[in-house]
Amino acid sequence: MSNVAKIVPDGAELTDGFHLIMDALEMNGIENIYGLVGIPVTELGRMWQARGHQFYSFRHEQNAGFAASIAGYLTKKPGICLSVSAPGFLNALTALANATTNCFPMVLISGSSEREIVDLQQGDYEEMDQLNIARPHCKAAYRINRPEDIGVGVARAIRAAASGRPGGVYLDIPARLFCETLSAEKGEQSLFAPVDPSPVQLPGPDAIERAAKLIREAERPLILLGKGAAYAQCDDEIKALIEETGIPFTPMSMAKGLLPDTHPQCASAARSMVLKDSDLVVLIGARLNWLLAHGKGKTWGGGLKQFVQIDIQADEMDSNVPIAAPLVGDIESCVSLLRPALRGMQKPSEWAKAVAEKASGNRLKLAGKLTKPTAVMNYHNSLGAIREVLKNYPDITLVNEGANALDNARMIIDQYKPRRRLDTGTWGVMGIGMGFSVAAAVETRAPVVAVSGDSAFGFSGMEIETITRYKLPVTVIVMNNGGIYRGDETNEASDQAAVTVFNSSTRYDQMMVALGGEGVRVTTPEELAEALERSIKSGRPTLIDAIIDPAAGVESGRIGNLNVVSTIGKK
Ligand code: OXT
Ligand code: ADP
Ligand code: MG
Repeated sequence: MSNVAKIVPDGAELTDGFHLIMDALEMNGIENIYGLVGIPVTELGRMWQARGHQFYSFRHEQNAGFAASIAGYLTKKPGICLSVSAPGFLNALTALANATTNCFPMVLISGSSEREIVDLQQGDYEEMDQLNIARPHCKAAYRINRPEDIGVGVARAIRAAASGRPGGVYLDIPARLFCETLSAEKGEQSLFAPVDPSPVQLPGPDAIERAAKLIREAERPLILLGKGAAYAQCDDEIKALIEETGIPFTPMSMAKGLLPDTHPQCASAARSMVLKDSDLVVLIGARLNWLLAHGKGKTWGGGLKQFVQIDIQADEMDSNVPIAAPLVGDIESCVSLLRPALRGMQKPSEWAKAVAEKASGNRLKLAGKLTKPTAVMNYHNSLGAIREVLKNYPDITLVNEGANALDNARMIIDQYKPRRRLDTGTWGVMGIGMGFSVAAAVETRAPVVAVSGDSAFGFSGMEIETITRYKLPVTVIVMNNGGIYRGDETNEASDQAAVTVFNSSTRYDQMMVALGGEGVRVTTPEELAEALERSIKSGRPTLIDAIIDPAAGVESGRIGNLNVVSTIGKK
């Protein structure tokens, strides 16, 4: 009972909601909370610190939520975000929804106003029916109404977030509950940690047999790794499957580094070729959503492809196209059962050779562009300089957002280790940058480099104060081209600035200096490389304002095809 409050009126030992919530979180192995305090949760933050844990206090709840969600992805344990009621809750909700969309385990705990006033709409302080608003945006949403239910409420939230397909969970705590008391003994008896919160899930032997048969028979097989494969943390199994079968693989963006991008079977640099020409694709923890052109059409060579799909979510199968061999189960179990079933299979050597040749040709072509000097830096030579520095620091986490800044960095910067590239994910959401950076530095205890477009950075830029306050080893590189996609658009209709254009004179480096870190502005790849190297070595929070040619980008980066334009012209 060491962590139980010892309030002793009439000799009875009491505990309360504050203490029980903390006891329950501790029992579930939670160490870090990401949040923003105010009525009614300030005391919880203070008391959490008083117990010797970490509370990372942000400037905006969305960034705290992004931090919690990526902490969950990195550790396989739900990340915890704490917010105040109505506006604070809503600010965090985008991050909760993004966690659910990306399959990141997180729990958003928000204080809420008094039920009897909210339900009669009598105008309480920050009145809002948070539980019902959260429900469609997360995997599960619960409210705890009695102190004796805190144990079960927290346990349910943790299990719901981590089990099966991971996702976001909302936990509503009415303000009054924090102070409600209960006998310390009863309180202690009510707490528990869920046993085996993310149980293994085995596919049937027939499903393994079916998948193995298709893979053995394929002439041009491809393994496609998604961020589910990185999340599963069974890196050695996946590497063994790939190397034993000799099948070329290509990673989705956050699966980069699961095997090094420089691995001889890595087909990233021949992406269009392998998607189009393969005759069988083994999806491991990747969905056939928009990022994979829904598994059909020109990208996939026109006709219907054969797919083997490994996923823990049964109804993911056939979501876009028929799946010839569904393997429903956790990735580690599926891969470890598939390997012996494929033992002795003939490696697709000719196909693998053709893919390797195409990939190495493309890598060579790209290499030429990465060192080519230009009057003003472009994406190729600036990112080429970053790539050369980061080669020597494989443990660094790269956080990446923007459009051209995102797409070019994904293509140019090689990853060497699993879960070291974090980006805008399934939604392509801007604003993950600083929240992800804080959590990555905290959870990996290694340096972080964020490469952000200048627009992307603006969504969470104020958190550089959070980064300096906690003295985190984060280097932010703002790819400053003066706008969204480009900085050179003109408004033909009036003298108002064009919709995509920002002030060209903005000094992001000075912003960092004002907020307590190091700031440097660079205009050449050499200066950029030197500043990055210095920053990583110093471990000091640093912002490098990298001046990029305003005309270097393209509208929407690599996904310009998704833009909609009027067919009858502008008025
Ligand atoms: O095979 P081919 O020949 O096709 O070539 C491919 C590979 O083989 C090759 N490649 C290589 N070659 C050589 N060597 C190596 N190592 C190598 N590796 C690969 O390169 C090509 C391309 O490969 P890739 O990228 O793998 O393939 P591809 O075909 O592009 O893949 C398809 C996709 C869909 C999987 C991929 O493109 C992808 O993952 N895309 C993600 C796109 C995305 O999510 N974008 C972000 C959203 S854009 C837009 O929405 C923005 N907004 C609106 C907004 C958002 N998003 N959020 C919120 C909250 N509010 C508003 C905004 C405001 S972006 C944005 C800001 C933009 O401005 P910034 O200033 O921030 O940024 P800048 O643009 O820099 O100014
Ligand atoms: P990407 O964007 O990299 O293609 P997605 O987010 O689309 O990846 O897909 C991730 C998939 O991984 C989800 O369908 C999710 O259900 C699945 N997944 C996550 N963890 C596991 C796991 N441990 N075992 C099996 N599938 C998993
Ligand atoms: Mg920009």
